[in-house]
Amino acid sequence: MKIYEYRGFPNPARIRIALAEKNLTDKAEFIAVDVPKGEHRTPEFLAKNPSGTVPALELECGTVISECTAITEYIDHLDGRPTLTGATPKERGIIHMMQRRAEAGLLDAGTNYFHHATPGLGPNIETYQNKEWGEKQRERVLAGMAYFNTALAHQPYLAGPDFSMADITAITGINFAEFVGIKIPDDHTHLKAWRERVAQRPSLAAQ
Ligand SMILES: N[C@@H](CCC(=O)N[C@@H](CS)C(=O)NCC(=O)O)C(=O)O
Repeated sequence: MKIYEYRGFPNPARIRIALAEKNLTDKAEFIAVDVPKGEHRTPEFLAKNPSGTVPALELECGTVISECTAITEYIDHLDGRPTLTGATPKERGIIHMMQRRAEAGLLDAGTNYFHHATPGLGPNIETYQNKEWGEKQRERVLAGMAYFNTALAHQPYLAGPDFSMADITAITGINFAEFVGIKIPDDHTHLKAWRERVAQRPSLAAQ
């Protein structure tokens, strides 16, 4: 399988972590798409992923799957033993709920802040910016951090006892928030402890 990505960016990092969790990194061929140079907006790449985003997964048959949650579902089920996306209906429901909360409230809010309230990737890429809306996204990240701090008061991971896709989304969101200057408030002790716990997983080094 081919993974189109730009290494070091948060969404591609989610897939590198998922692959490492499943011991499948060696099975992937990583193809660099130079996002800062606009390579993700070329007709060739848009033909593969009309969203014009990385990562995208291309199978041997030519089928392309984009969106990190969809790619993670694919990767997680390759061995028939899903560990990141849940095995029971209840686990799957909770993981997808918490994943989406992490995506909307941490990762998307943080990247929107970056793209709209800061110079982002520069004028060639940031062709539309709404600074006021961008600044609002910073508040959303902080609200997301407060929510997850509470959610983690009585469980080790976002969806319960086990590490899951929800934690992958959240850790990339938290790391990116820090990169853009939005730090976890000191009194969010549960979120900080979770971050340290997750950071110790070998898969985090694969980003
Ligand atoms: N919802 C998408 C988000 C992908 C995404 O926004 N990727 C960023 C890189 S971290 C990107 O390609 N940005 C290019 C752009 O928006 O122009 C997913 O889950 O894969």
